[in-house]
Amino acid sequence: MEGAMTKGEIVLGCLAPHPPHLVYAENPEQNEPISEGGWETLRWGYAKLARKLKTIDYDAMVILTPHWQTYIGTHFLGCDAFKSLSVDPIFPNLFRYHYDLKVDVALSEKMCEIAKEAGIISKMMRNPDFRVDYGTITSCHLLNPNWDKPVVTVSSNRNRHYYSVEVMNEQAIALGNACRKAIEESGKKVVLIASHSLSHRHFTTEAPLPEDMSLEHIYNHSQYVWDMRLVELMRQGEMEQIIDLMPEFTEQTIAETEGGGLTWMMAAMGMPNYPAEIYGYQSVIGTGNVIACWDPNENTREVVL
Ligand code: 2X7
Ligand code: FE2
Repeated sequence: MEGAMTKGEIVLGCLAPHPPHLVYAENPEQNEPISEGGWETLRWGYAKLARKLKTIDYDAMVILTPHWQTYIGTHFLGCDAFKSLSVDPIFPNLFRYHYDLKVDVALSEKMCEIAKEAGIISKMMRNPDFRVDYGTITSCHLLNPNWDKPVVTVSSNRNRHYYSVEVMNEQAIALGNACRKAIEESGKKVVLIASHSLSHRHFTTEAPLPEDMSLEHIYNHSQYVWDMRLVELMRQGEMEQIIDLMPEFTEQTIAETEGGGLTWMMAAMGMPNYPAEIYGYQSVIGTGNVIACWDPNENTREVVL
């Protein structure tokens, strides 16, 4: 007789910004443009977090990205594999990446089903020619450059635009709770990824050499102060407070949190009240980017920076 299935769990949650500049700066073989480097503070931070991930036992990565935008409900990747060329629509000069990724379809279907049961409009993406967004590719590449784990991408519903940031926050909490339940029922160990920057005002012109670090800085001081406020609260383990502040922060800094990623991940993880691990903060074309992770295991949780 088969034994009862072990309850699945979220083994790590990562806030993983996805400026395509970071992939460009690294010159991996999958990306066509060639650079002279740049944005090392973020890239070194990512490399350290990628090393931590290698020490963790997990079955799949589940990522919510603001660059797969859906207007009716939330969609989930639903084919075994996706392979194509991803070209960033704003920065085609920096990011033309050949990807070849595997999907944990069973886990994806479970999340879609439980979200539906919770009253969230949900749908599986079954088009094998669907082009995976650059948020998924950039965050996953930087966290797991070997691509040796299946992923599930969750789309970002645009209810922030139809309704308000408050509605976005509420809906992302409901989706996070549904995803946690699905993960528990799946019996799998899962790493969650919220793929986005914090403050998101960006310059509208690019430097002649995009990786010229003498021209890189945060868009303005107010964006910086807001970002640092959030990082401080992350260090203090005050995630409930961050999610309460989310509508105000998102409005005032035009933040990429508008897609719901961080709220979704924090809700799924039960609003951590322990300190986040901080791996680095740097601006990219004026936006504010922090790499952070929440490790529920207090034996492996560290003060990184
Ligand atoms: O999508 C992005 C981003 N999130 C941050 C910075 C620059 C470009 O693209
Ligand atoms: Fe983005």
